[in-house]
Amino acid sequence: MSPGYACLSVDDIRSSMEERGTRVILAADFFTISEISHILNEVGSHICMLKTHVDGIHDFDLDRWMNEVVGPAREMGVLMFEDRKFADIGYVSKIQMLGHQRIAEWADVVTAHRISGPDIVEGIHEAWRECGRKGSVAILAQMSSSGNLLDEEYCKKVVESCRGIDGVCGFIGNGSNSSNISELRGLVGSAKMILTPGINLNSAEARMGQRYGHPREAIAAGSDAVIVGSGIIRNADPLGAAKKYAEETAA
Ligand code: 6AU
Repeated sequence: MSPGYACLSVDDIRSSMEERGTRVILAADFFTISEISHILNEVGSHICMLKTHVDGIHDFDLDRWMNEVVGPAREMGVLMFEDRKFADIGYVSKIQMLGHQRIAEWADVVTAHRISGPDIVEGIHEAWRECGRKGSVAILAQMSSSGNLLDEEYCKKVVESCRGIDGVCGFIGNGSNSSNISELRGLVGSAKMILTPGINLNSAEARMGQRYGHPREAIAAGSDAVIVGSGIIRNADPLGAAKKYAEETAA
């Protein structure tokens, strides 16, 4: 389905990952801009995307964000991935993209739930278009948290209704369970990406309902890239950990 607007294609994203030689997306779940800027400088050469939760940053300031995080990420060739998990109607998702955090101005990839309808993708892309930018949407098809309501039937409907949309680069899958990932790959085919959170070499680190699987198993089951937070940012040696996750997921 042609969207009638320019978007970041799956090929663009996959080749950027290939150029960087890593399938690790860093979940930089910190409270301050300095911490995010610091971890990016430290482990940037081992990651392909920097995933943020911008609404969790206590000292958010757009100029500092652009100068200290977005600018350096762009220089390194690291894509900015805002995990906003948009879920509202298309128009409201558009205004959230253009809100005070100006997500449309700097994010290359954002997450969205399919629950409200497929027009959420169009709303998000309208925001990018208004900023003269291109991006792409990763839709949540599965989740890693225990007790989530994204069951098999929901996952199937999500994939069937979104895999033909150009503005969607792929799906979030449950990295903690490799059979979930292979089933998802079966539904998705090869034309879209599968990005998997719920990845940690030490599954005992899981807290508050999070579940973890092994990075190598996730890639073997069909994941394009693993999303790793605690396994890197809470490690005593984040650089060594980032290298290790990159090696574990190497082609
Ligand atoms: O490695 P962790 O557990 O420290 O962090 C996991 C990161 C967090 C979550 O917001 C995110 O992955 N996440 C996601 C997404 C879309 O990335 C979906 C999901 O089902 N589970 C999950 O943990 O930043």
